[in-house]
Amino acid sequence: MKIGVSAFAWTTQFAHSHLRLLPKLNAHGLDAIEIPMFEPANLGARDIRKALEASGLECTVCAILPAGINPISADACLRKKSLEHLRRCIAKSAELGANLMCGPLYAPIGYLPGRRRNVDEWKWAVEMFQALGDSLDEHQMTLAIEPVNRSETFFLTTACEAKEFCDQISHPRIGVTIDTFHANIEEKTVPAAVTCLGNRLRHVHASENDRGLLGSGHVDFPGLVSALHQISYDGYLMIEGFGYSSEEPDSLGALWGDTKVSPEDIAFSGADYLRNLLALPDHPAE
Ligand code: LER
Ligand code: MN
Repeated sequence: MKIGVSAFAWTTQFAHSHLRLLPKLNAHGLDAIEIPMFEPANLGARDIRKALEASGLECTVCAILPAGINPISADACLRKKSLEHLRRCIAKSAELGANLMCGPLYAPIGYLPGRRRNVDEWKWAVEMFQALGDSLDEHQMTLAIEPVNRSETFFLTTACEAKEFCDQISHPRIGVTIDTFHANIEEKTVPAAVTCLGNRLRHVHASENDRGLLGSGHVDFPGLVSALHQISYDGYLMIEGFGYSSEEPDSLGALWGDTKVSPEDIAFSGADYLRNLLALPDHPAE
């Protein structure tokens, strides 16, 4: 397994100024960075890719649907626009050098109509992801759909539902992300969610129950790692937490983070914590 950190630790708007972080992450033994993508045109792929290559880091992308995009809208024009948006996200992710794109891509964060999802929404979403198959093949991209907790979506909240969704899409490049922050809320246990997914699990967001330092809360990370070994998972453990920095007043860490925990603390202490877990004797070191 490879260990990475999401740039969400620092910012929601990854910019040229964040490229200075990459050598520091590599020096601390991280393998990858995850780049948040809202509007793909806002990311300067050439500079980011050059900096990634110079630093030796791999990247993945977490795409969050921006305002005006909704794949499960009753409006067919909006669904078509959403499909085109996701195609552009896949193409931009490939330009960045990523081979995996994740995120809650089925609906906008916070779209909560106040009822259960209906059969039309399920069908539209299945058809939309099936229609992305050609782009995924063209760009050799894996798509890891992320269930999120009930305060962020009504559409897909658990691993088993996400597996059923992927099985209906039935494309070898499409699978699921488990984010332990969301799973801690919605699953019976995090290890059971991993077991349910088996080889449909393509990506992991390692996140504490308060999005803070890994190991400081009550997410069962030893159980997570043990279950990942059981299914022979060999993807990323991508740390997704929010750190506080006075230089980033618009970041998620500025909104919710512990003011004593910096973005670097999230990354470096998180990576040390995960490395120790992976090296425990009952989990052979990789
Ligand atoms: C994205 O990875 C995620 O976990 C969401 O909660 C972001 O809103
Ligand atoms: Mn996540």
